[in-house]
Amino acid sequence: MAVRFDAAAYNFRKKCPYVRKDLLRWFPGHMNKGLKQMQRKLSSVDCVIEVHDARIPFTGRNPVFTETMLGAKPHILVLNKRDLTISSLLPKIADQLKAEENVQNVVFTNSKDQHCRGLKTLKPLMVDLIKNSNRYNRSEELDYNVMIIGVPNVGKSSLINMLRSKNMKIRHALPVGAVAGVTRSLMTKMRINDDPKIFMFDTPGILEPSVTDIEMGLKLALCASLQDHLVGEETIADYLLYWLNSHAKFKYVDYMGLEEPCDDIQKVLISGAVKYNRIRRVRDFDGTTREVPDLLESARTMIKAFRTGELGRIFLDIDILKFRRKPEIEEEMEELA
Ligand SMILES: Nc1nc2c(ncn2[C@@H]2O[C@H](COP(=O)(O)OP(=O)(O)OP(=O)(O)O)[C@@H](O)[C@H]2O)c(=O)[nH]1
Ligand SMILES: [Mg+2]
Repeated sequence: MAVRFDAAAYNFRKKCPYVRKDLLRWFPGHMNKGLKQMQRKLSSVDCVIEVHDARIPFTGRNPVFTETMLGAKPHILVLNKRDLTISSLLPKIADQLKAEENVQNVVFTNSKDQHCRGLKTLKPLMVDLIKNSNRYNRSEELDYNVMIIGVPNVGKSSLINMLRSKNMKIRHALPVGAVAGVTRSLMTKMRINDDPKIFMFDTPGILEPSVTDIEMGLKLALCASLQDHLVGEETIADYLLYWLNSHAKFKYVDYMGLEEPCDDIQKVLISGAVKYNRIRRVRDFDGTTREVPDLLESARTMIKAFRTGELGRIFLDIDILKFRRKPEIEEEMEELA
């Protein structure tokens, strides 16, 4: 598709509009507890599958796991929701994770697609890694136990459900949801394969509570790994707008009922509220009521459009990706803008 707008013609914000002190409010308390219980459970598993969002492969993975847990057990990093990001960049992402973070096994999946290639490779890879590992106390066990970890809302439960339905023809076993923190009970055990018997432990999302970089927090919020109200929908929508404009991604213009790109979130949300009839009644001092644009609902609409892919395939960590060639990226941006 031709580029309709020339980013150079606009004076978009060049820096993230939020500052570090906002971070403190964003982290709920229950997640550390889960982390500790998972650490205790590690001796009874043969493999750890860490699920993360493919739109942010370099943002928000829990360092406690990578530092203290992973050395001892085979580890696969599943980057899920590949359908929402830019496919041609996936090999480069895997290269960088290998080179810089020593992640050897990376698989990209779409847990909503039965026919996804990554899902097919996952089981043989898992079995292979376990067979070739030292299982210590579990070497006599015929069953394989696999622990699924990852920050909230990356698709852990969806992945287990899909593997289970693919391998055992059983449908919808675990609850999934579009908001963070759906899985609360620890260590739900699910059989996903019969020969060999493979059990998966689903876990609640865990998140490193000291995210030091504000953009990290905002990207996690955008991907629904933090609950929306903790950060605030209008803040999330504003960060999204800043990101889209600074990366010349302009699908939001039509979506939010605008004539052209705009870097002012208030104007964008008002336009969206008018287009989607998101209106709120307010009462004035004299008792009369009038209708005003509902900016909160409009922000929710915009965020949802990003999350479902309606604003285009987006790779939020693009500025962190090193192994890339400029023209290729630009071509892709053009195609997807
Ligand atoms: N587009 C897309 N959406 C997905 C994919 N996998 C999961 N989802 C959606 O992402 C949301 C979260 O999925 P869950 O499986 O509940 O995620 P989770 O990691 O178990 O979440 P918690 O239990 O809250 O930590 C749901 O709305 C899913 O439908 C995927 O590969 N692609
Ligand atoms: Mg879950």
